[in-house]
Amino acid sequence: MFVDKVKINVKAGNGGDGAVSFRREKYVPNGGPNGGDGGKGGDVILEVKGNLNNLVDFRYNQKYFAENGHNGETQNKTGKCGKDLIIYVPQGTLVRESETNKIIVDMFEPNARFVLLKGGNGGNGNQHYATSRNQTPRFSQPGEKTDAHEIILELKTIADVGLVGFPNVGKSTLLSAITEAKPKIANYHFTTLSPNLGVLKMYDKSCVVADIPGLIEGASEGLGLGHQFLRHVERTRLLVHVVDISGSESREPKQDFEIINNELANYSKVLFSRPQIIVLNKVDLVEDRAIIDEFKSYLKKSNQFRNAPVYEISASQHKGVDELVRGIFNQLDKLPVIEKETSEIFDFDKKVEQPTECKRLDEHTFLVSGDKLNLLASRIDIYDEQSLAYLQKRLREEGVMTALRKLGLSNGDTIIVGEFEFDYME
Ligand SMILES: Nc1nc2c(ncn2[C@@H]2O[C@H](COP(=O)(O)OP(=O)(O)OP(=O)(O)O)[C@@H](O)[C@H]2O)c(=O)[nH]1
Ligand SMILES: [Mg+2]
Repeated sequence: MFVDKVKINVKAGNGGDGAVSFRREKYVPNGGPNGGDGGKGGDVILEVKGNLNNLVDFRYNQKYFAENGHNGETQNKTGKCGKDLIIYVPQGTLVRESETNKIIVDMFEPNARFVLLKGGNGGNGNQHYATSRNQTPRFSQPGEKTDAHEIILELKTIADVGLVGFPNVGKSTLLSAITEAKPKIANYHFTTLSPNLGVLKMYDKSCVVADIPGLIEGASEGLGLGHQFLRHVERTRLLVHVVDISGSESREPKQDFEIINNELANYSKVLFSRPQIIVLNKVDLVEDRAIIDEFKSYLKKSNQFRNAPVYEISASQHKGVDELVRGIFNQLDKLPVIEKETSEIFDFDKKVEQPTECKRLDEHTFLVSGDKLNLLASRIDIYDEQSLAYLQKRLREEGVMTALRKLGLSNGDTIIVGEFEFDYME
């Protein structure tokens, strides 16, 4: 099965929690805190793997969660970091955020590697919180939690040359004649069910050729196999348009040629305006040379293809193929290289930072909001008195307590920060 678009879930590892522990040594009655820090969570990394040209594996496994960091341990031992998770993708995979469809990255280069999500930081162990007034801090910092995200992987093959043409005209035969690829060849339509790649070589030059199957009338609207495959022609520099000039299926070569061009144009103007080399295949079956000449003069009359190079070949008998290969490299030399899709730098967590704000909700309830304090609150253990005291200390330092008192805060009132609430004690 050929799959070139999938949705998957990704998540970096959470940071491990910091530990709470105290030294226990002989003759030292109350050892100081020695709770180690939590380990960092694993990153989610995308990497291009050379021999892939299909996203089918992602159909069976859609969850890609990196390992969480381990919790800190006693004796100041930092928890182990979570393992990074590497997701291997084919070259030319475009990665988008599912909700906004924004491009995150184009995995364009042969060995591209991209850190998609960073693992959460580990929390501090209680060793960090000893102060002159509190030698035995019984709290630590929880590790940073990470969010899961949905992304879309879309394969847009990168090839220099796209082989297009009606079914059964001999595209795969040509691919196997000029490259090392061994596609299936048979005398019926839709023999090839997914794009095939081959590397074409001449002296020290080489380029990638993609056989794009399944184009028929209506392909750009989803008929045949064509629609989904047209995206694989988008990133080619040159089209080699194969025509069965023998009319071996009693089809009219001109009509075939026009149908395919129409489909390209309907899909995108850019695709239609891409330079074409026209290959008249199966000349070995042509008995009347006038058919070839007539097709050539038809091209001469067309605005777009007047100057297009035309080659007469027999792919199965390997005739005229070497000239065609030279012609392909000749054209490629004149054409610009394929560009990577550009995008602004994508940040999953990018949002406008909410400033700290204090509000009186009712007579005895006060709300403190803002990103900085929400983050602080999320990393506090609410059930631990000391951890709570630490939060209150930070609230004082941020000027929040002064602001709340101005609003009328008094002993026993409730303060809500982030997801939890606590009572204020003077
Ligand atoms: N006589 C002759 N037959 C050819 C030539 N090239 C291809 N064929 C035959 O044409 C038939 C179709 O060839 P394929 O290469 O499978 O055609 P295709 O364009 O890849 O077809 P689809 O994959 O169905 O789109 C096969 O039976 C080939 O042997 C040629 O130059 N001369
Ligand atoms: Mg084929």
